[in-house]
Amino acid sequence: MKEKVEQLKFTTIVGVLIQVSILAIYIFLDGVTQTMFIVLFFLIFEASLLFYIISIYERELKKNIADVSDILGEESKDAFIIGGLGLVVYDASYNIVWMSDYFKHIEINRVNEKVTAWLPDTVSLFNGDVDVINVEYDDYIFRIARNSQARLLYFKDITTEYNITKKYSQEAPVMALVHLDNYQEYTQYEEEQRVYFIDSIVKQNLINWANDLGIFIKRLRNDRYLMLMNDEIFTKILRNNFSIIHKIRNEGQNNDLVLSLSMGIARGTSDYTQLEEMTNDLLELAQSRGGDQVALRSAGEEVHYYGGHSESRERRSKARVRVISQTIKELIKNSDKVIIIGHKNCDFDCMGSALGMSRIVSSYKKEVSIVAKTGGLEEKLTQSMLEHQEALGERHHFISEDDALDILTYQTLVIMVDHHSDTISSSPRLIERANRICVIDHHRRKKDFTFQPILSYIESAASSTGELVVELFPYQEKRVNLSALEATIMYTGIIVDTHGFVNRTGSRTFESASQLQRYGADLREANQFLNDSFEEFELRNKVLASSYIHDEFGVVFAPIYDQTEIPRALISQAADEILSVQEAQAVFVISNISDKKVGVSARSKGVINVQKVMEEMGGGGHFNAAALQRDNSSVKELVEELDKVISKYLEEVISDESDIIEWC
Ligand SMILES: [Mn+2]
Repeated sequence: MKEKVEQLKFTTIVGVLIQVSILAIYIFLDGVTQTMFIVLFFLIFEASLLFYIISIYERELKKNIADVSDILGEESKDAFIIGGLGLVVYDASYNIVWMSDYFKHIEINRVNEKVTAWLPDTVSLFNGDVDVINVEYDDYIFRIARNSQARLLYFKDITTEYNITKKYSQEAPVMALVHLDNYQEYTQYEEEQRVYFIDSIVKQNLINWANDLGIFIKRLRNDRYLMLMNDEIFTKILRNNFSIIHKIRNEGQNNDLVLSLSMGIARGTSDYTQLEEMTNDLLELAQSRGGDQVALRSAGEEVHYYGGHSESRERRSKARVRVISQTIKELIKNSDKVIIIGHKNCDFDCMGSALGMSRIVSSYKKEVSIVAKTGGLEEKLTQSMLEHQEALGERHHFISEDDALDILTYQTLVIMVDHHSDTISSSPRLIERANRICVIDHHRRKKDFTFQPILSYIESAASSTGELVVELFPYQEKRVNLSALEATIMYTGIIVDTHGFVNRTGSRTFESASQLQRYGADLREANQFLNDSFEEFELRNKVLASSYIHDEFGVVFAPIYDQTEIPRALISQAADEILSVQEAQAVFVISNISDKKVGVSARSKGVINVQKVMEEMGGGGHFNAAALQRDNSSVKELVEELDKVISKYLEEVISDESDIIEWC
C-alpha cells in the first residue's frame, strides 16, 4: 500500500515537471503573454491540490497501519480466544446484539437476551457503582468491565487465577490453643472413676469434634491441646459460632460439673512462630476474661471474642494464691521502693486495696507511696478520706503523679490496683516510665497490655480487688498490721463492688470479709460512708422513675432525656437498684454525666452479657456490670445506638443456642 502511494507521488512530480518544461519552451518562443499567465496559474493550483490530496492520504495510511485486522485478517480471532477475551455489544435497552467469536468457542450464545437477565450482577456495572465485576457462570469466572460510550462489555476468563487464589487462601494455616478450664481442679481431687468420666465428657468430645472436621489435634498438657487446621475448616467452625464451646459447657452442666473451654486462635500469616506467639497471648486473654470463650485474631488486626455467655466462676485455687503471694513478696523485697496507683476517679475498692497493699509493703520496712493526689477520688470516698485524713496520713504516704515520677527509679515497683490499663489509670505517665509493674485487678481483660508487667494477677471471678488483697495477707512473713479504719474502707469497697454481697459474691468473698471484720472493720461505719445526701436521693428517684421494660428478654432502659447531669456513681447505683426488679434481666441507665458527656451504666443478672454490649459501643467492664462514656453525644443518640446493638446481640445469642440444639 505504502509503495503504491510513493509511486503515485513520483508520477505526479514527473507529470508536473513535464508540464513546467513545455510551458518554459512556449515562453522561450512566444515571450510572456496573458494566456501564459493564466496557464501558469492553473498549473501551480493543480500541483498544490494534488500534493494536498496525497499528503492527506498518507496521513490516513499511517493511522491504519496498526489495525489488527489489516495485519492479521481473520487470524486475530485466535488471539482473543487464546487470551480468553470476549466482547459483548448491547443496545439501549441492554439487549445483547452481538457476541464475539470467543463466546462461540466456549459455546455460550445469549444474543437477543437482556444482559442483566443473563448475568444479574452486571446491574452494578450499569449503575456505575463499580468499574469491574467478577461473575461466576457455568464453570467460568469472568472479570467484566464496561465501555459506556460504545455499549460494549469486555469479558476476561479468570477462572484459573481465581481458583488458585481461592485455594491459596483456603489452605492458609490457622493455629489454635485450647485449654480445659477447671479441669486441673476437678481431676486433682476426684476419684479415678470420676476423672475417667470427666475425660469422656470433655476430652473425647473435643477430639471427636476435631477429627470430624479434619483438624490436627495434639495434647500438650493434661488440660491443653494444640490444633492446626486450614482456613477452610476454620471458616466452618466460625460459621457454627464455635459450637464445641457450648457443647462442652452443656455436657458439664448436665453432669453437675463446671467445665468449659478457652481457645486462642491465630491466623492471617504463614509464619508459624508468630502464630504460636499469638495463640499464647490470645489464650491468656480468653482466660483472663473468665474463660468459656474464644479469642481470635488475624495478624495485624484486632482481637475478636466469641462465646463468653456464661458468667465467670471461681477457679483460682489456694495454690495459685500462695504462688502469687510469694512472687509479690519477692518483688517487694527486691525493689528500692513501691508506688501504688489506682484508676481515675478512685473508688472505695480502689483505695481500700491500695491501703491494703501499702500495709503489706510496710511490713517489709520498704518505702511505699500511694498516688491519690492525681486522677481524682469518687465523691463519697473523698468525704470519708477527709474525715479520717489525720489517721490515714500518719500511716500512709499520699503523693501526686509528679511526685511519683520524681522518686521513680529503675528498681521501683509500681503496683496497679483495681485496673490494668494506662488509659483509665491515675498515673499513665508513671506506667510509661516504670520498669517494674505489677497488676492486681478483678476486671476482665479487655485487650493486650500496652506495657509489660512483671506480674499480672487478674482474677475476673473475684468480687473486688480488696478480696484479692486480703487473700495475700496470710502468706506474708509477718502479720499485716491493718487498722480498723483501713479494714472498714476495704470492707466498704467490697460492699460497693458486690452491691451489698449480691453480685459476683463467692465463698471467698465472705472469707475475705470476715477476715476484715477480725481486723475490726466497722459495718455500721461502712454503711455510713455510703449514705446518700438528699440531692442524690432525688436524682436516683428520677432515674428509677424513667425506667421501662424494653423487650421480652427483660432488658430495662432508664434514659434521662432532659439535661440533668447525674454523677457516674449515682447512675450505676440506680442501675443496681433497678436490676433488683424481678422481670429485669439487664439494665441500662443512660444519662448526661457532665457537660457534653453522656454515660451508660449497664447491669445484668448473668444471662445477658452487658460487657459485650458495652464493648461493642466502645465501653467495657464485666459480664454483669459494664459502662460507657461518650463525649459530644446526646442521650437520644446513645439510646438509639444501644437499641440496635442489643437487638443484634440478642439475635446472636439466640442463634448460638439454636446451634447447640443442632450439634448435640
Ligand atoms: Mn473494683
